[in-house]
Amino acid sequence: MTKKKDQPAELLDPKGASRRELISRSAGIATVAGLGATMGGLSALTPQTAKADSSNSPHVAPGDLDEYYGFWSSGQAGEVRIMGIPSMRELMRIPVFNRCSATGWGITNESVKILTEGLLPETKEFLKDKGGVWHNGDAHHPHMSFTDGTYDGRYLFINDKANTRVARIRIDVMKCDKIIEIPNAADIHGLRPQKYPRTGYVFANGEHRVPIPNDGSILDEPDKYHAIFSAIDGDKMEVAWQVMVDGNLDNCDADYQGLYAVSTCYNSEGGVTLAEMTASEQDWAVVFDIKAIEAGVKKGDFKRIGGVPVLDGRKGSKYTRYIPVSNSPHGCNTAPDGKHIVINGKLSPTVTVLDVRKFPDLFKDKIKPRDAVVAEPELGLGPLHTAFDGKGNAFTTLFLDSQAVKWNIDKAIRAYNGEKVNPILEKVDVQYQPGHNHTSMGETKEADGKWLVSLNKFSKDRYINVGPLKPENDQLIDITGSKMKVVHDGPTFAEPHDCIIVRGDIVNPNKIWTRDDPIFADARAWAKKDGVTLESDSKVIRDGNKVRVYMWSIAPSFSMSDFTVNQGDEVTVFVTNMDQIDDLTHGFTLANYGIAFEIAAQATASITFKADRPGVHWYYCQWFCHALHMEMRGRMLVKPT
Ligand code: CUK
Ligand code: CUA
Repeated sequence: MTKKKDQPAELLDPKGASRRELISRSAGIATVAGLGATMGGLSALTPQTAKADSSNSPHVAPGDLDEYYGFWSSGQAGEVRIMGIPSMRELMRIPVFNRCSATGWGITNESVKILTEGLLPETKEFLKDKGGVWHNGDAHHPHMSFTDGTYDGRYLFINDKANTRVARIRIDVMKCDKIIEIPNAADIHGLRPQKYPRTGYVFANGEHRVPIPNDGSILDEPDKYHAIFSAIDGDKMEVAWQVMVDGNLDNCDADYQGLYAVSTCYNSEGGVTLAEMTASEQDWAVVFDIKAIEAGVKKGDFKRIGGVPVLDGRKGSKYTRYIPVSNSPHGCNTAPDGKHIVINGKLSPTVTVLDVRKFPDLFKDKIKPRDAVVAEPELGLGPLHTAFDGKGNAFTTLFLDSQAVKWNIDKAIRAYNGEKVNPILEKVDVQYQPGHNHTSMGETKEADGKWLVSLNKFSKDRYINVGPLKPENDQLIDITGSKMKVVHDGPTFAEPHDCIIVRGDIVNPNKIWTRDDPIFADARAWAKKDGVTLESDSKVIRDGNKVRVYMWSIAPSFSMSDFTVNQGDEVTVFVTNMDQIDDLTHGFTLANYGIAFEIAAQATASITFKADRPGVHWYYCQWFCHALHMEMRGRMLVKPT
């Protein structure tokens, strides 16, 4: 091992952290590389990895693999991005609430079904003459499903604030498979999965207060507006129940016991203007008693609105407690110790630490709401979100100060109890104005304290000027040493609000599709009806003025070099990629018909359109797949009527 001058002291201790680091890091790499997780310690290390592992280095050499998967939201871009950590390389994009020209998301029959089947009837009606699908989304909070307090690699969930939706992504194929619109709520913001015993519920905050139902019968009477907290069944992707609360709901998190969820709330005033919303000195955190709510649903203590049970959780309800915190709190983060939940002050320079062990007494009214507060350290200006290292320390973003502050939870509690100790350990400048931050595995009981990512809203002068619209700046911070160290700047397009960093061995997507995947079920059903085998037949089936074209592909050709239809026919083209090779993706672009989609190895994808332009129309593969990729094409001949 070569010693580097800038290494943190404890990493230089040959008997201490460096050895542990070495082993755990190489084991992680081995798993990611598919070499198996059973490396026997130092003896299995090659000299090359030993050298690379001598510090918590962000450098991932060409050909080397990242240790962690990062899942980044993209705000108003509407998609999810997969990053490699620590390299901060963007590895893939998963279209969700947006349209994607490359993959055909929002164009293919399979994706349009996912984008439309979970919409409410009134939204379907509204979108009828607008193409049937929303074209935008505002994706903030990506979170993986949990089992027993840690990520389980099944699903990723994400909210759409713009059109009040929640989506699910299958980790095995890294594609969205369900999107539902949440009734009664207005604009889903905070989202967190249940951590224990499993997900289970996905908790989602309807941020804005609106009349329920919002049908125009109530307009300018803000005192009759309500915000809605939803529990979604993550397996079925259906709303299990909702709770009506006072004030606006912002962010939320769940405990490690499966008993409570907590949401931050701004606008306890119930105002509609900025002045009204920030008038009072205090807002609150709302605590939801999951077991009591479930019992209430069972007993029928709810109103069924928009098809789902809605319980009354306004002040005085047995289902909720309102803990006063200073004006306009924002982030809500449960610590990996399973005991503490940090409410981030935003307008106040403080964060408020709640102790979940006090919640049972809180609901029995044995203690006052503020008695659940065990610390309230003053950290700096604009605390928005907090992450954890699993060693008792917390990292909070200071939006106004443009800093990350590291503080110790135990010291904060002691200071709150009157002891003369400073909970703040260190501050580091970030560039600039951080919103969310996240640590490696930091929202699980397996928080490992290696990396912190600061998602900064402004990049300003950090990159060469790209015009008036600038990228955001995501910074990687090494937190293994006694000093935090910013080690990487990563520009991102609009606008990651939040991210998670997941150990590589937890995420195991397939390399190619399997032919029995449920996403091909509709195509298979059509093929069965038409007596066609998707994998081997090339056929045109005419069914009145409906035409179904079945073809498959193996690089570098489609199984059909041409097909003929009549002008005005409704044409469905099914393409099945029969290549079995890792990374051999084809595409189907039908020129001048606005049609393009991806067909990865062993996948089927389909498109339905009206053949209303007569003439010769070439279809071609737009995914560079072979030396003869340019030749991978065919003709659609449309006979004029
Ligand atoms: S929010 Cu954007 S910085 Cu939607 Cu989690 Cu705080
Ligand atoms: Cu197939 Cu390019």
